[in-house]
Amino acid sequence: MSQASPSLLPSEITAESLYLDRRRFLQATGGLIAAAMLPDAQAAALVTRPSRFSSNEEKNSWAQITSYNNFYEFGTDKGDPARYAGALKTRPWSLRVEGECEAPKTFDIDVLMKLAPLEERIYRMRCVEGWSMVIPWAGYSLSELLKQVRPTSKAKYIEFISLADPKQMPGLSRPVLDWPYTEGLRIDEAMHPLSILCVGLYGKPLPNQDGAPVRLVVPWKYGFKSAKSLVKIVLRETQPATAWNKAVPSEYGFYSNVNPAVDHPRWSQANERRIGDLLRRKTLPFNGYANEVAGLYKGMDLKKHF
Ligand SMILES: Nc1nc2c(c(=O)[nH]1)N[C@H]1C(S)=C(S)[C@@H](COP(=O)(O)O)O[C@H]1N2
Ligand SMILES: [Mo]
Repeated sequence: MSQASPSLLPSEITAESLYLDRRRFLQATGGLIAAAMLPDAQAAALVTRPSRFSSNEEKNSWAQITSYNNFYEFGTDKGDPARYAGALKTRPWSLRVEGECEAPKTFDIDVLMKLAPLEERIYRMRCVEGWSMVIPWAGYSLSELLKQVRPTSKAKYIEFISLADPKQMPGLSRPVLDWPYTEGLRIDEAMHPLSILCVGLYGKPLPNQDGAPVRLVVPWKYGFKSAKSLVKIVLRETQPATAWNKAVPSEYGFYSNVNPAVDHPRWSQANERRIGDLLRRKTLPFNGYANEVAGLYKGMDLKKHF
């Protein structure tokens, strides 16, 4: 998973624990320090209020959260988003919400920023590759947006679509995924208060490499469900295709709940490395959010619906 591999395919993506040997690890952490960026003093601070959903675990630093990213539209190396996303134009920007709803609507980003009071949501995030971070997002429950368009009774699923602009996104020239990046949730997952529409990080507008100007964050699922730089949301009657499921159906299912009991076909999901830590820790069911969300999956075989 480096810039040196000219034709990386999804099947070549590996668990961090498989490729991150000691040398790479030292390089990676050295890089984090070298890339230590401070929050842009110019960026206006967002007004946020605390949330009962926030974790009290130690937060990862701004430098870690903004220099070790997955955002394949800018390249597959962890440093590519920080390197190349800076030029992404995030104004003007609008998010279209349509499909099975009574009031489809296009929301300007500056309207979205104020659609509901912003909360600081300090969430544990875990990537399917085996690393995790604790991130102070700013946003509000996705349900606040969805209720604005008045979903019909046929709205059973929600599809999320990221920007795909080859002029701004160098990674689109490689067929790593079937662009645009798309993801999906069942309506009850999308309406769960933990699912947020995210517009900020550490009380600042979202940095481009983290999915500016607006992204999804679903903390009990592997990181890839949290689609970045959203331009469209479609309410659907049937389950939408998702980019990762289309690319490698045997490895990435629709649900993608963090589940230490279901191994990825090519590596264990039993533990994870918190970025900044040396030792790995046990991965918790639903990434530690089981009390809140396990009920959504009552009666489902989560080995089958992985
Ligand atoms: N559009 C888009 N969204 C995306 C991705 C991507 O490549 N493109 N990567 C996903 C993956 S695999 C992870 S782990 C998280 C990483 O978010 P972060 O870089 O802000 O930590 O974003 C997710 N959202
Ligand atoms: Mo990920």
